Amino acid sequence: ATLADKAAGAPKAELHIHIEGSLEPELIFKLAQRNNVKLAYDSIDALRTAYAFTDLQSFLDIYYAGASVLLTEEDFYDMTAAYVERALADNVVHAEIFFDPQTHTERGVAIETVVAGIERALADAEKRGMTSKLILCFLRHLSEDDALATFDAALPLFDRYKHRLIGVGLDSSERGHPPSKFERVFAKARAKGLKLVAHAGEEGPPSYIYEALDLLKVDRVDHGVRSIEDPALVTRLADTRVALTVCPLSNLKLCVFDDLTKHTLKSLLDRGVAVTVNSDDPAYFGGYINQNFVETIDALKLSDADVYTIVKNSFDASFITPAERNAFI
Ligand code: ES4
Ligand code: ZN
Repeated sequence: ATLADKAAGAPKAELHIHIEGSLEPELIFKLAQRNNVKLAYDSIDALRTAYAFTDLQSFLDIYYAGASVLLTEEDFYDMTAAYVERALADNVVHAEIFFDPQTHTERGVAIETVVAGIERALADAEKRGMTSKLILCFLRHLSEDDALATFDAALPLFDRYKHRLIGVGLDSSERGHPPSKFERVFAKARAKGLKLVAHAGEEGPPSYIYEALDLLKVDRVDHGVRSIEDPALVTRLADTRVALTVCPLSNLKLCVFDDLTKHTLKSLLDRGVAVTVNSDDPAYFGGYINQNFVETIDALKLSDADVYTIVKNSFDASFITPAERNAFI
């Protein structure tokens, strides 16, 4: 078998997937009809044609429009169940899934509805051999007060869904919204014993990665690909084994790199950084996790050892507890 086949067949953990980014155009239209939501596109093809992004913001505008069809618990269940099918097909045995509650509470959907629907699909997935965790993400283009209110509204859920809802993250428009803006809400999450992650160094500068580490005290950095611009930062990431959840096809589609051969994943790996490969928003960026592996292996001429390391990193960097890990083996 080729290395691409071996990577595709390997059991793996996915650590960077926005569940709203797994919403395929077909399901967007089905849910729009079911819920009588008006879309700015009159066909699945017209919507798909709009998936030509120039940067992060041009993607986010369409991504939030797509998420506007999600209203009921069943909608969140159906979206998550569809992701589970695609993940199982790619031999994902463990997923750590982001969701954006503010995108839904802003439209009058209760945060309980969001989590209940996602959770029901993930409980079903567990019976089929896929474990998972959920990470609540704050939208960084909104205020810290909004994030604090969201955190308070989610407090009962962190208790009720202790086994699943284990952390908080930070996503959306990076430029102009540095991690320092969210220092207080991350301190509250840390005091509660939650895991902490943040998108940093996707479009933003290395200083945003330092802020995520030093001010938010994150356990992992999402993307982090611009760390390569600061050699001292690369050394620090390698020495401390703080993992990067890299999303190659996302970076390509959002023009972070103009060609996959220019991607910094291999350089970071060679410098000892714990990089992983993930799909980010697979319905929008041209593929699920295996497609990311296949195209990255080809573009960066990854070796068998590189791929083995990346897959092993995905489990080492996961938030699976030692007790859960023993149950695995
Ligand atoms: C995202 Cl690619 C990306 N970056 C930042 N925030 C996001 N939310 C969903 N996808
Ligand atoms: Zn992301």
